[in-house]
Amino acid sequence: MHSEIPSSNKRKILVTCALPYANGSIHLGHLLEHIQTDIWVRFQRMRGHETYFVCADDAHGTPIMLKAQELGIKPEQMIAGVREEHMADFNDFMISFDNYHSTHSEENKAFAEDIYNKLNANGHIKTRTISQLYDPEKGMFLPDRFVKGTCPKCKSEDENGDSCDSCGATYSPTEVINPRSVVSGATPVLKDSEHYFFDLPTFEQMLKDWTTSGSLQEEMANKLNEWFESGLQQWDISRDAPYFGFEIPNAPGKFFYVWLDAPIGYMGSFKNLCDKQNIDFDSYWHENSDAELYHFIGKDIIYFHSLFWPAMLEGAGYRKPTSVFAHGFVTVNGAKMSKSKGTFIKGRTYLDHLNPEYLRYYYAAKLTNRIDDLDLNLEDFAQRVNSDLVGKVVNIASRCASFITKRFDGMLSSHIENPALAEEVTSAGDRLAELYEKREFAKAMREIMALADKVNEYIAVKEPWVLVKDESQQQAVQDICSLGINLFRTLMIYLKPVLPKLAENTEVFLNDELLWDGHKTLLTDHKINKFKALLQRVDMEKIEAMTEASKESLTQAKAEVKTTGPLADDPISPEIQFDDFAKIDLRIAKIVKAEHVEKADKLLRLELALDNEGKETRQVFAGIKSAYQPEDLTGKLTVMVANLAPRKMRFGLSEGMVLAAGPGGKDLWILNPDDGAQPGMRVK
Ligand code: NOT
Ligand code: ZN
Repeated sequence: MHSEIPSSNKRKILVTCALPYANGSIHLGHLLEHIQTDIWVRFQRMRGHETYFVCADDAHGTPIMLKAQELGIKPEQMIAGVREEHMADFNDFMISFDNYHSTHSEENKAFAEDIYNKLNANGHIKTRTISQLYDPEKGMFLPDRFVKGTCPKCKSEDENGDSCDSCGATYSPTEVINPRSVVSGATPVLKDSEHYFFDLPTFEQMLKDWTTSGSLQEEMANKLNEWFESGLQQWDISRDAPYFGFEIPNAPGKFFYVWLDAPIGYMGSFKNLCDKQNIDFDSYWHENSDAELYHFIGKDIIYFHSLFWPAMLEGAGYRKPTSVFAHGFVTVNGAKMSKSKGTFIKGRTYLDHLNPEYLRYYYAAKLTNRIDDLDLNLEDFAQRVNSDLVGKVVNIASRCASFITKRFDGMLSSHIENPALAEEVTSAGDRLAELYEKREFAKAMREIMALADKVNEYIAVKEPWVLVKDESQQQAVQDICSLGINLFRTLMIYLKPVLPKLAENTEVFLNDELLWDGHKTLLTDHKINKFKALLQRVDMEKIEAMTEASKESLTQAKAEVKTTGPLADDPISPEIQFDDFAKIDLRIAKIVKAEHVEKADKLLRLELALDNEGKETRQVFAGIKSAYQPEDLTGKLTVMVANLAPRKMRFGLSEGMVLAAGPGGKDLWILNPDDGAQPGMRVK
């Protein structure tokens, strides 16, 4: 009954989705891509094609290096922990990777060097000295996002190093007025350094041909044409030490930019799989490979995948992607995901409250093959899942199963009661396969639900629950309910790529494996098992609990006030030992003077006394200007960290830290001891 696809039609397919950065948690935005890709991969596997699905953590770069420093651990240690967390999240959302590796791996290092060496040997690498902002205190060059300052256009303070959130201007970090390093607070200086460039413009004709030959989305091809029109630029692929990444061969102190070895990570992960499972790597990556290669990505990284990556592969003698599939961003309740509204939802928080298949279905029900954004409206989500999956699909089985079990000992009849309806449902398979293939999941889900409506109508009209009371109608009851259960089976075959767990439970119930080609057949004279509830309704209260749990707690918010800027995402504070805590010298201090600091938008300068006479004083710059006027503070007692190493800031030396609590802005309170506290007292 279940025929294999003839080998001539059997395709070899390698699929990837973008590599999540190893310094933050997986959230519902990432999951759109992983779910989209997983559905497509499961569909291809069901159709009998040799399909591999690989991914990895993207482990290199400045933000990861600094985050590890901030946590006081080695980057290797941090990325290992994050990778474990990511793998557990993806596993629980049933993302069926064949391999989940890391870009910080032996395989990836070997391919990065190999590709670079080939590009270099073929004359595609150039060097040039460039001048960039450098943090003299930290001793490192600053990526744009690690510079802040006043917008050169509208003069708004505390804007990004490359763009202004107030007026929307974009500019170079060297144009920023009063720039400062987000890392140390120091004023950056310009410094020269030799950089390595990949000569992208020589690949222009090849890229134009690739754009038109493949199956690129229309929007992507348009985007590429815009880039061709404005002219391709050489791409800076090196970064100076200190950098967490791979050192460039024969270039001491120079490292590959994270975006060079990130796409190569697709190869690294696949190679790691090939070695474990004896798969022929070259047959997938050789320049004449007949295998198909697809990258699923978000619309923000089209540039890397449709220009740099194919050009690098071409220049190093490897095959190019068959296609790159981009999707839009996820909004929640019509707006950008927001930490304060509780709509910045981590995968783990979702799993703590809701069934992963609800999300898989909802995303499928809204996904097209275009690059539009997708709104996860939480009320619509509950309503849609309840009405489609519970109310339509599973309802068919629950209406029919008990009659078959109780009256006919679990046997499906040998007769097809309504051949026309059977034909309509079973013949939809080819059309649905085409929709899956084209990644038109929303259309596929709509067709499947329209079929489910027809089956439900059929049962409603036949009313087996009425017929069953009439002894002469027993055969009719068995025939009607058998057809209902059979068509439920067909629909679950169609839904299996989206709902793997529900499909698995259905297989147990039906005592049959759901294979794609099975949609053409019906089960007759076949014994099924007792029906157990297959899916719970979505409970709105659980959704509320999930958003509540996603709202930032005060402690998280405070950590973010401290680690401003790019480091603020998802702080992970490592557990510390009592000894670590005991090292902190907390003292009562008296604020003898407080004043504004010229040109500082967040800081006040405090003079703190550690005794009543003011013999031992400390200068501290505290980021509490949003909540206090200097005059509110003079004469007050507070708690300070007295043994913090002094830090040179743009405005002077800061010799300690005052403790404050609250989410920030106006809501920030310095700790304010009372009742007999004396300056200099230790706080225990
Ligand atoms: N870590 C990147 C991101 O934007 C994605 C890297 C995908 C891999 O989250 N690479 N390429 N090209
Ligand atoms: Zn501006």
